[in-house]
Amino acid sequence: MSAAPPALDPVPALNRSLKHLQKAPVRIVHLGLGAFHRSHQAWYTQHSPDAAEWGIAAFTGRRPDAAEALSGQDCLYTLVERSAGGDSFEVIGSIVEAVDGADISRLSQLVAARETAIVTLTITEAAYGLAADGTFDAGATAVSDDLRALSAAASGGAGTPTTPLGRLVLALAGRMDSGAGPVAVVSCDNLSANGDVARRAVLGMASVWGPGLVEWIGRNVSFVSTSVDRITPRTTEADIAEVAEQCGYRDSSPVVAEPFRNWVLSGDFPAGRPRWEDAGAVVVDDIEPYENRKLWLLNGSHSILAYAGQLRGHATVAEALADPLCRKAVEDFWDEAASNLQGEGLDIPRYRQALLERFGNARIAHRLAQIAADGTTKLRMRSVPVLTSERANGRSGSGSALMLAAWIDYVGTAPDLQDPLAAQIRAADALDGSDRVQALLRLVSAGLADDPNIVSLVQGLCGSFAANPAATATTTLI
Ligand code: CS2
Repeated sequence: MSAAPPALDPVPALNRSLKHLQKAPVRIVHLGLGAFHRSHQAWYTQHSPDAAEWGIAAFTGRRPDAAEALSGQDCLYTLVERSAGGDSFEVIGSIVEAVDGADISRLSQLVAARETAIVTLTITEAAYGLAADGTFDAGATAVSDDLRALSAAASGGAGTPTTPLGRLVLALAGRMDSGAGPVAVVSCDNLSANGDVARRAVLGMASVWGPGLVEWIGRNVSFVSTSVDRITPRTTEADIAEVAEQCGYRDSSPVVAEPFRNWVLSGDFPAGRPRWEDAGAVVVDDIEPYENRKLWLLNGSHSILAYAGQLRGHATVAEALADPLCRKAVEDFWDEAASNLQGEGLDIPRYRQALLERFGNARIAHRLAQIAADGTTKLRMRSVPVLTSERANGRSGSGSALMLAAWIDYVGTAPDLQDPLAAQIRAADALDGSDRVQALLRLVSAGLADDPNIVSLVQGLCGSFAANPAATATTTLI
C-alpha cells in the first residue's frame, strides 16, 4: 500500500524557490472566494512585479467551506493550467487570508484599514439585485432584508446583512468612520458596465444608512469596470487526485483553468493598485466594445450551448459544440452579434476562431449545467441587447431570439432550476402556448414581452433542439 501524499504545506522548499509566495500584506479585499477568483485576479496579482506588496484577503459567499479548506493549507493552492496538449501546475500564494463571508467584523476591520486600497467582487451576476429593466431592485427579498438590517445597524441596533453588497455597504460605513480615505471597488462579474451596476447597487443599499454615507461613497469610492475572461470549470475529485499524483502533495482546493486569460479594466484606483498590466491586463478608457465582445461572443454562445446542448443530451461545452445543430446556432448568433460590435482592433474573426479552439478543448470538462444557472440575469446581458438592436435596425434577430427559445424549452424540462427567479419561472412555465412564452420572456425583459412580434418569433423557434438520441446514449455511457 502506498503512503498518502503529504498535505500541501508552505514547505520551506516551496517558499525558497518561489520568493513571491511569501505572504504579502493585505491591500486587496475580495468578496466571492470561488474558483474563478483564484484562477483570474489571484493569478494576475501573483504575476505582477509588485506582488510582494499586494496580498488578498478573500471572503466566501454563502458558505464557509472554501475559506476553511484554504486556511487549512495556509491559503496556498495549485492552479492547473489545462491545454489540449497537457497540464501544467503552479502554486498560487497571492491570497494571504481566506475568511468566512459571514465574518462581518473581519470584513469591516479590513475595509476600514488605510492599507486596503481595493475591494474586488466576483459575487455572480444575480447578486447585483438588478430588475428586468436594469435598475436596482430594492424589492427583491434578499435585498429588502438587507436594507432592513442596514437601517437597524445605522441607528445603532442589531442588523446583520447577508448579501455581499449589504456586507460591503456596512464595511464602507466603517471606512468612512475610520477616515481611511478613498478606495476602489472593482466588479469582476459578467455584466455590461459592471462598475456602474455596482455603483447603483451599493448606493441603493447605502441610501438607508442616510445621506452621509451616500455622499461619502460619491466622493471616495471609485467603481472600476472590468471585462474578465478565463474558462474555469468546477474542480472535481479527479482534479484533486491528479494534483496529488503529479505534484506529490495533497491539495484540497486546486483550481483548473484554460491557458487563455484576459482582463480589461477601466477606471480610477485612488489608493493605488498592483501593476496588473505587467502581467498582461489591459487598461483602457472605453471598455464597452471589449465588454460587449466578450459578453456576447463568449458568454452568449455559452448560454446557447448550455440550453440547446442539454436539450440535445450533451453535458459539456466541447460535446455541444461538436453537434452541428448547436454549432450552427452559435455561428448564426455570432454573425448577428458581430454586426452590432464596433470598435478599433476588436478583430472579430480572430476572436471567433480562438473561441472555437477554446470551447473545443475537450480536456476542459466545462459542464453545461453550471453555465445554465441564473438564466434570467445572464440572458439580459447576452441576448437582449443584440436582439433589441437587430429589431431596431429592421432585422429579424433570429440568432439571439433562438437563445431565448432554447432557454424557454430548457426551463420546461430542467428538474432543478437554479435562478433567483426560479419560483416565477415555475409559475410562468405552467401556462400554455404564447401566454407561457410571453410570461417567461417577461422575466428576462419586459420590453421584449410587450412586443407581440418578438413573442411570436421566439415561440416559432421553440422546439428547435429536439433530443439527439446518439448524444444521450454517449452521455449515459460516460
Ligand atoms: C460562463 C462564464 O457560467 C457562465 O455563465 O459563461 O462563467 C464563462 O466561462 C467565463 O465568463 C469565461 O471567462
